[in-house]
Amino acid sequence: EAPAASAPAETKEDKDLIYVGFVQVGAESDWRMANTKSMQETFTEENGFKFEMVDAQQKTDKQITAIRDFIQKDVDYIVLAPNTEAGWDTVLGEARDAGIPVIIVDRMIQTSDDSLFTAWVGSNFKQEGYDAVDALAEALKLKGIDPKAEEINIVTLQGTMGSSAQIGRTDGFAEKMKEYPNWKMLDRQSGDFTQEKGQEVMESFLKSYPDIDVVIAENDNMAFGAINAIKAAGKTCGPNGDITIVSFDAVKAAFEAMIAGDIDVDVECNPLHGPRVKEIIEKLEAGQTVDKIAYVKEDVFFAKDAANIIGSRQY
Ligand code: GZL
Repeated sequence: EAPAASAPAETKEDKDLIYVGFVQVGAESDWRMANTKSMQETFTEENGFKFEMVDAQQKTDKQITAIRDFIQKDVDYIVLAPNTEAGWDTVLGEARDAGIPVIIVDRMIQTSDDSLFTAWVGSNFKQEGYDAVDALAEALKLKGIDPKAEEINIVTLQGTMGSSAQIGRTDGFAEKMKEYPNWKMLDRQSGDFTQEKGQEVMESFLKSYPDIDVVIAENDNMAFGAINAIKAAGKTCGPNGDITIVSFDAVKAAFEAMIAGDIDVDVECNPLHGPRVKEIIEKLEAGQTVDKIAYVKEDVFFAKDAANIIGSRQY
């Protein structure tokens, strides 16, 4: 006798699940994909969540629309990874008035009204900019170049203009680089955190400036584009090359680029926000208070150490 078909697994009623609406920036970089993966792996039904994500394709107005949609759906929590810092007061005021807590991850919003969000967890981007100055000085020394003596010509591939990651990294580097009067920032332009635009901007820099010594890439994907442009121009980069590359994010592909000898040093920016946001939501569900602001711990990695470290990297 054929065994009775097993009853369908008891699926939890939606009412038992915590409904999370996640407004993501886009899919522009390896970092972003790792961030999305962390959120999707965390907010599963077996963990007690109903999870919906909107990919806003790096358009802030699409994010605002997505928030209004989640308010209509009366989600329990809105998680926002803001594309840029400005313009959030109205729509986050609507969420607050609808009684929906907003948790902000990764980048920050500009507001004078901190009742607009319950908690923020992300990176200290200005500190990353400061760290990049120390990282560049060390990378030059490793090449036998005195960072305090010789004229150092620098170009910067900036991230999405107006995003906290771009603002913090640009301002932090500019502020601390004053410690090196012999360093010269030839030019800064946005590559919008993508490899394609990073390559385009680097090609234009190489045409404009024959004497570039350093590229600051405000994320790894723009660094990958810059490497392609540098090699296509018949130049060399990395610890054994003429052009020193300092990048941000430290995703796995960047460790591979450091091992390949293309990137000198990488300032980590940790994307694994899923568990951090889950902990905040669970505390709120339990009626506990949560920290308004929480910074994640980040390190700096040099090419010489990359082969020993890549095996332990989670993203
Ligand atoms: C940084 C994050 C940035 C990454 C980029 O926290 O906002 O956005 O540095 C990503 O790779 O596109």
